[in-house]
Amino acid sequence: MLSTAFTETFGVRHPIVQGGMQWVGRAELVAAVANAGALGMITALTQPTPEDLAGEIARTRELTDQPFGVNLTILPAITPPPYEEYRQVIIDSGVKIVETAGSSPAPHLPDFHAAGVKVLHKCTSVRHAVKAQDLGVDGISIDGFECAGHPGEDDVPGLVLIAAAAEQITIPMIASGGFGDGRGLVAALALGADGINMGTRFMCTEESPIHRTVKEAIVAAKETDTELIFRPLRNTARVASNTVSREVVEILSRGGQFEDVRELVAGARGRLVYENGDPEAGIWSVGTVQGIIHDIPTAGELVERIVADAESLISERLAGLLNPVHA
Ligand code: FMN
Repeated sequence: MLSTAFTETFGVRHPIVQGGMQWVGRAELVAAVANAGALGMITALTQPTPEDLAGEIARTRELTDQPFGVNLTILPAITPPPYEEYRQVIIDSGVKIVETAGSSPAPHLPDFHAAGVKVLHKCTSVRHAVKAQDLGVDGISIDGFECAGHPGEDDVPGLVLIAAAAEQITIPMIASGGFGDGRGLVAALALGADGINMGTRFMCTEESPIHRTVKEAIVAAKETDTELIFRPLRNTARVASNTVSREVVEILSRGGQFEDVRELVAGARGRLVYENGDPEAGIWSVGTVQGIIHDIPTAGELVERIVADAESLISERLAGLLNPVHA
């Protein structure tokens, strides 16, 4: 067992989190992760209404009696989703852990804390991590440049970002972006984190509710097979490299505006990738870690393997460096 400040504070068996994933973070995957002793997150905004979120939480409870959380991604929008209603559903449902991401958790913290909900805030820079810590969140998840989805605009990979954050963060801290195996977990712990968050790796498990062809595409892809879209708009997202994402990069690099790519990046097209299994149907998030993903295990097998590999790396390979056996 690897016991850390994260496992102690958040009451989960293993220091492993399955971060929020639009279209992917549903009951089947979250329950499988929870049953494996790690922390799964239902993605609130995948559910079209707050009532649907209540239903998804109930569905997850039917599949597991272990703790799980909900991801609330707060993004600026012309017509924002009813965040307060989603928040209230989380509170009323009795879920005790929330992952906030996208922007400041400040408007939501008082209500969550009053209801005894622990808040793990995910961000992509040390300054935002420190700000969230000062606001009183219960844990920080820090996402390096390797990650799927939004890596921010600073382009600092995990090796430096996690160590730099560890110098200032005193609450439990989870390292995110580029993690997929026991080696990564040990590296994160060595850098000062209390565990790892994974998106892409959990997306490529048996219980992940997306078409198998997409999982096979992740297994086949290399670490170089991602694109950074929306860079000129300062809203960078790391997505799978395909004809659609390459066209988006091209249009924007020629000075195009969001309107010029709106149809190409439509969420409905991305959803079709997962439903129909056509990796070329639209934009879909994936991280550089795909280059070291070689199989599609169950979430349970994956968590067990990561923990076992991390333990033997620490007790055998690393400990062996301190006590070399010379022939
Ligand atoms: N993070 C969020 O906070 N909200 C989201 O809606 C969200 N959607 C994602 C969808 C997919 C398909 C993936 C792969 C990631 C998504 N993420 C989202 C980011 C993950 O929670 C996590 O931070 C990231 O995947 C970590 O990097 P990794 O993929 O290298 O493990």
